[in-house]
Amino acid sequence: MRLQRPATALLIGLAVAAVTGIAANAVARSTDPLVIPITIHFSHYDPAAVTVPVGRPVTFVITNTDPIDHEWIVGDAALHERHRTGTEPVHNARPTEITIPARTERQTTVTFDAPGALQYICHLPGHEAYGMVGTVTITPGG
Ligand SMILES: [Cu+2]
Repeated sequence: MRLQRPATALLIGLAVAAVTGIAANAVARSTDPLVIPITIHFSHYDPAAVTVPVGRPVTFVITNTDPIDHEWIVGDAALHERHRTGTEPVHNARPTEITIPARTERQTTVTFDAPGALQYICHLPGHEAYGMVGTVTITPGG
């Protein structure tokens, strides 16, 4: 597990605010999204485990450094089982199911509404078996 340190989150938040035009003085409020960067490199997620509080928006900034497309799909075991046999080629309609094309960055904001543990997995053929799996631990309170 890797806890996002507040100072780091604030710096990243300011950087995001700078590029998105959000007023910087709004970033520090606790109701604003936590920002968690995830890098994809050699078909692995870094970090492969993150911890977030329940009920607070979390913006995942996912950077794919690979020359091939990847996915970041977060959910419970039943959701992943559906995706293992699914046929959707590209994901963009749900904040919990993102396609990150080769050498691009995507952002998605998710609010987890119950404590527990979920996984994020790339369901492109062979990627999960290769190790493209991570865990989100959702802690109670905030
Ligand atoms: Cu992948």
